[in-house]
Amino acid sequence: MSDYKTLWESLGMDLEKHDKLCALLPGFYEEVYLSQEKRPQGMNYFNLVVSAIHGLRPQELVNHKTQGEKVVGTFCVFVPDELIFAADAIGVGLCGGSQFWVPDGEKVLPKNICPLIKSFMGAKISKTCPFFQSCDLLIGETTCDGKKKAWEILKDYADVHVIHLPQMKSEKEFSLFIKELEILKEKLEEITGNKITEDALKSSIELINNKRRALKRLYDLRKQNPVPISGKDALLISQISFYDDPARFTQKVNEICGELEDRVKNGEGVFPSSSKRIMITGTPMAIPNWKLHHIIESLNAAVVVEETCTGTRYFENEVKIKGESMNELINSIAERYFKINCACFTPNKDRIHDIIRLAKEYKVDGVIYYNLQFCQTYAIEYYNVKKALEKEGIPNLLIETDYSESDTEQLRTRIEAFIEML
Ligand code: BJ8
Repeated sequence: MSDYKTLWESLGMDLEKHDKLCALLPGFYEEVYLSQEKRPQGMNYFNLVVSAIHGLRPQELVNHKTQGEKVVGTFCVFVPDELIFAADAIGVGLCGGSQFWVPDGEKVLPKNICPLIKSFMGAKISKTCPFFQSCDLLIGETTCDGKKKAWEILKDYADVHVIHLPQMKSEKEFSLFIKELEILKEKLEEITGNKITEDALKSSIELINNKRRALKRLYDLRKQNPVPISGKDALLISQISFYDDPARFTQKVNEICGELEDRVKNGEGVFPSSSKRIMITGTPMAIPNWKLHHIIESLNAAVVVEETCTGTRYFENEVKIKGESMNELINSIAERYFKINCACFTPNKDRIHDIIRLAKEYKVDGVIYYNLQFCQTYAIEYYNVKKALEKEGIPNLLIETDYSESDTEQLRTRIEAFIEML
């Protein structure tokens, strides 16, 4: 990746520190990913994207900026990419998944908050993430308390616009969400200098719908037994969806789906059909957080679905256009996003319905509830999820962890016992 030194310099990055970060990834990726057997050929594209993670796409972002356009960073699947792309800006997901950034995050944040927040904060303040450094605007949102308060600090380092996200799914709150999307539209028009037209919004809705459709096609293939792709590879594809060029990404996902469909026809899989099928539900796994999948799949169980924001919550439901005017288009977008069932909402019964539905659709043997340390909303919601799973006779296990490797062996022991019990 050293070919990109000039790019990183131009982004004002801390090169010395960044070298240390870059040195960690290849060995880790080789251990977690390249050691897998029977990987689909189509993963070569995603390998390439990871091998130059801080080069290829950031270079495209910078090229876009030199043409006078903007780059916008987001942290939550409630922020509609449709509006960002309609303003001729590029949207990139910035959630931090690396332990490397946590100590820098802890310089300005308390230690006892979720690692995802500490990691993205550390990525920004350490100037070691070219995605952050490329952004002209960051869009925060009022979801959990940790994120809500983190924006106040992040504002010292970047231009941040905060969306007031409702926390109940009532008609009144839906109107509030629409208002917030209108304000976001104005903000995007202001920073880009581009008017968001109905036509531009319709095409970006189609662009993002296509991406979601491709991911759904990929996930549907994971319902097969034997499963044609590992959970680790599927997770990586989902993680890359947050920052890759949407049209190219869609094409590459569709290509790999074609290959997987052939595998299914031939009865080929990456795990024997007797392997236990695991569903993960809970908090998101931002790149390069592959810890839980790696443990589970090293124990020869297959992760077949993730009910997370780096899983089904990201791609389920498309925007259904219900009219041609700007108001109708924004309304259609809001309807799609209001169906996301995040634990920051109360009550959040639909998430429980989703978990039970997905457990059945993907024929899982057990569910692992994944909670990032100090994430209260998801931790508390486990009580009702567990009750519902037990009622259905679906075994489950709660895992609470962070990004460090310190508990890996302990987790492996617990997960091994869980899988043996299934
Ligand atoms: S829609 S899950 S992406 S808020 S940062 S809530 S892990 S304590 S990320 Fe999220 Fe949007 Fe909801 Fe999805 Fe917990 Fe950490 Fe908060 Fe987190």
